[in-house]
Amino acid sequence: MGVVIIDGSTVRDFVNNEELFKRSVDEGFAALDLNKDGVLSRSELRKAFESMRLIETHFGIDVATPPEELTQLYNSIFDGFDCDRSNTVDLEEYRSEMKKILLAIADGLGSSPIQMVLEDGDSNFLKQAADLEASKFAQS
Ligand SMILES: [Ca+2]
Repeated sequence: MGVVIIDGSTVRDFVNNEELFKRSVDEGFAALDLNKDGVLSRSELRKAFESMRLIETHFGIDVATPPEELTQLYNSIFDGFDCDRSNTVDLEEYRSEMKKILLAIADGLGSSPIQMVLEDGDSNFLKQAADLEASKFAQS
């Protein structure tokens, strides 16, 4: 377990690093596509969001949220991804919506850093953003 400190510019640098961002998003997509049919279903995407704690904060989910509200919320998140209303999310849709979400999180963070506690083996976007930041310090 470790603690990383990130702010808006950490997240923005990560999203703007095209190669790293694309690789990270593509890996995430592949991991979420449990039945390997090349697209994400509602339940696959929901599982993803249940495992991303900061995105839960971003969308206002907490432990006291009743299940029916949660389902509504996850449906609206899914609809945000599913631009062409095919009832599945393909890689292109996933990439562009993740970018929007992360930039919105970056705006929300602004210049006030937050601390994130990471479990061993955690590898979410924000951890990767923090690693990118750390590697810059290491180089200079
Ligand atoms: Ca799938």
